[in-house]
Amino acid sequence: MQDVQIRHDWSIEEIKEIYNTPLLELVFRAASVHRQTQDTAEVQVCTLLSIKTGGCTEDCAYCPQAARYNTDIKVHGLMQKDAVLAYAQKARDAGSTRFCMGAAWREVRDNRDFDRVLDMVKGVNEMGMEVCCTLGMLTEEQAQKLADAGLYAYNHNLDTSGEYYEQIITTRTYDDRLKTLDNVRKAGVSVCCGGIIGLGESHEDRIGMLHTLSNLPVHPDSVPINALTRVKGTPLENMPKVQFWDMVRMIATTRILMPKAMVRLSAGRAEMSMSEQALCFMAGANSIFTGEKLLTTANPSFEEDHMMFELLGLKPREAFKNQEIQEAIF
Ligand code: SAM
Ligand code: DTB
Ligand code: SF4
Repeated sequence: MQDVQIRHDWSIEEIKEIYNTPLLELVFRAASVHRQTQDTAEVQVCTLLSIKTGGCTEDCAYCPQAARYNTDIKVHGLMQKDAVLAYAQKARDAGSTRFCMGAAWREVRDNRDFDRVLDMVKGVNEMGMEVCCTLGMLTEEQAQKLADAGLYAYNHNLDTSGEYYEQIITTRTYDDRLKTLDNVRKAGVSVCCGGIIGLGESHEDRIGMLHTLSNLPVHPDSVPINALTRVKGTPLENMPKVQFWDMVRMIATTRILMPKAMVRLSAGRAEMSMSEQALCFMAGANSIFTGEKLLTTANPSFEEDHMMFELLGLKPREAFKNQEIQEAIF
């Protein structure tokens, strides 16, 4: 078996070759990398909560929360801390070790709402869960404030390739995204960054996004791979459903390029069978979102996921698992 190397100099050609490997061979290769770098019996269980829903100023073409699209979601201002902590407790009781709070904001502003989020971060951290937030763009100072409050990870996705990005979002740039990722990393917060497939992008765009991710100065600690959830009222509502095989191909390629990352099978599970999800785990996915909802759309229930873990012999990864153990492998 070839030794696994952590590389930051993948060329587009190399990534293309991996991505285009015949599927079963690709899954085998990804599974081999997975076995050498991760405990394959474990899957990280994260739970999402939308703490501020809808009414967003941005024009992300996939998003039900953009104010300019006419979608059915219930707009809601920033939740109270107690209600958020109660939901986090429920998630923890159901076996979740990471709690991720999402807000439909373009960016964080230094106001009372941000102070409330900082309080929520403190509260969830004190419960012994890994706290994650996804609040839009951040300055270095805001990232540091979140870190000081106990934030463990920050999610900010590239979503697609730099080239295709303008077809999907015009209200902020790819460079803005990279800058936020930089600010998060500088504050010592774990970076969670991935993308979406099914936006109408080409295979080259998917390869391009993986190229950017895998050539970041440090690989993201987690890489969510989302299948577009088509929501009525958004510009992408009539896109064809993402082919399951494309998800597998994307997950396997991500695992090979970023062996130490947690690869998260994110949006799209509600439309997948258990056997399809099992193949994703085989191909290197080792993290999921649990809970009835992602942010605004459906997700399998805690009970269904519990059953799946039993059936596949998977166990939830513990919180704050010592990263140094992993680093010692290399
Ligand atoms: N407003 C913040 C931002 O955009 O960074 C945080 C929340 S935003 C909803 C977080 C991520 O969810 C997006 O970057 C996108 O990758 C994902 N997302 C949103 N709507 C989606 C959809 N319909 N299908 C799949 N992923 C989606
Ligand atoms: C990520 O990559 N996927 C999650 C999380 N990060 C924030 C969000 C998926 C959202 C799907 C659409 C919704 O439920 O609104
Ligand atoms: Fe707003 Fe985030 Fe949705 Fe874009 S993805 S419209 S920034 S909530």
